[in-house]
Amino acid sequence: MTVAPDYSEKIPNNVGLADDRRLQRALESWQPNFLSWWEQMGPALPTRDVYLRTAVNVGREGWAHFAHVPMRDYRWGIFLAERDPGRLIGFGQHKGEPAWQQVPGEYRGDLQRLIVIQGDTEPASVEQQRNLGGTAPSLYDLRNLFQVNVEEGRHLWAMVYLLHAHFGRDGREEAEELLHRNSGSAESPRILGAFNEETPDWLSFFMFTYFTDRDGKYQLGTLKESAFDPLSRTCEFMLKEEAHHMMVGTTGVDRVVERTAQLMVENDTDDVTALGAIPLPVIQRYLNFHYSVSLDLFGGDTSTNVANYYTAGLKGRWMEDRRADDHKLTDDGMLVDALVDGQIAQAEVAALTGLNTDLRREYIADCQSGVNRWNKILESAGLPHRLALPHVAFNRKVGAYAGVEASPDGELLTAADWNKRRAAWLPSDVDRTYVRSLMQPVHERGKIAAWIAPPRNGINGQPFDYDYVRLA
Ligand code: BYC
Repeated sequence: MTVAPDYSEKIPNNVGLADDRRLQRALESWQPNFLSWWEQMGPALPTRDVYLRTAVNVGREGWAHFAHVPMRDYRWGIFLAERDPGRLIGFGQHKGEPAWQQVPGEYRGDLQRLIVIQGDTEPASVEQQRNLGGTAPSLYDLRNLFQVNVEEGRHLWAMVYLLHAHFGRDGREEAEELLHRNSGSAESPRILGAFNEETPDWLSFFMFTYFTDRDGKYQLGTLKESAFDPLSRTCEFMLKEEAHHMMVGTTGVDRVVERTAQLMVENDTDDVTALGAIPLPVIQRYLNFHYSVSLDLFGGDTSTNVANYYTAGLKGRWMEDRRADDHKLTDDGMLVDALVDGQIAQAEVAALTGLNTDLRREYIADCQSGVNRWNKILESAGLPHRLALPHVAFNRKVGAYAGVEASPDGELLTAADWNKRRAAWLPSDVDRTYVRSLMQPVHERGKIAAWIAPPRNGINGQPFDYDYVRLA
């Protein structure tokens, strides 16, 4: 198996595709469908070329190459992290056995389902972000949006490769379906809730890349532990690309908060609307929305699906090898979020069925670090205001709290109370209209919209006023 991607091939890859003519032909016949999906559902803004990074090596050093490329000619390809021939399964009933290079028959359905769900989110996010280019606050941000988009496209390739290579005819059909479902479609929506929500403005985009891409980080982290080695290796490499998406979200919200704080201090006011910035309560409401819909992506607080995945070795825990237990969990219990006598509480369950909660908790702790960071920006500006993550029961549609309404502080509410007060906690039409009114494109080199601070650093050592994107 070669390690460096081969770019002389129609489909760049490091999986020796040329040695498997059947698979190569199948993927080459999927490729034009992908490209026509990209043309129809991908970035709507016409561009000549974009300063993009392309993966050139999956190893630790120097895996990325930066250049101006027309987006349609981006070399989407199939890259798996290097194979460890001695890799052993790290958890579940097969712990200690050699990792699988082929799909065991008894786990075929479950593995295919996990790969399809993962694959479905990737093109969904590109669809959600399709129109954002038209209102980018700077060429730097525009370039980052497109980088995220092409890499989500590549992540779709990653899952389609697994479906084609390991799941026969069913896999090929599922790969087609990944291009037919569409975000927000009434007839054939994307599978998971958050991926059918709109991303209509750049504050939503930054919140999405902070909160929803972070679910991606955690889910990929658990699939990286998988006993099915090709899935593990593909997720390991996807995680490297994912780090940039996290950076876009984290620093994007940083810069919105920084600009708002600056104008609040300079003008000694909380109301920055007259100054063309986004008020902190609006930022908080966007945060509340994106965080709560992203919590839903982890599935039920208790789930037999996740118990089965873990026991079978399909999906591990975040940082499985750092956990100090038997990695089987058959005799363990844990406390999960629950409604007990109609009250928000905790209930003891078998640890295996609580693994969605385990992952959600890791994710919540990580989300808190972003909020701390944004609060430091407010603090250094000398402002007393603070942002906060809402309570885990707030605005939930999946899991133990789906059936109740709760305030951001975790107070249970009647339906009538919730309806009266929700506009204070979730983005209202007025908020969205106001934020949208700020979304005027700034497509000039070195310029930036008034509602956001410039980034501290450019991309790949380039200055902020670099020509990151050349419009058509
Ligand atoms: N919306 O047993 P339960 C990313 C379904 S993001 C709609 O509690 P389970 C990215 C569930 O499918 C990462 N349906 O759930 C980010 C099940 O249906 P069935 C994506 C939902 O299976 C940004 C039923 O409810 N990857 O990469 O333990 C940009 C009972 O559920 C939802 C993955 O998610 C929902 N929110 O856990 C680009 C990894 N939640 O079987 C990319 C793969 C649950 O009754 N997926 N349901 O028909 C999984 O590991 C699991 O399927 C889930 C759900 C975590 C999603």
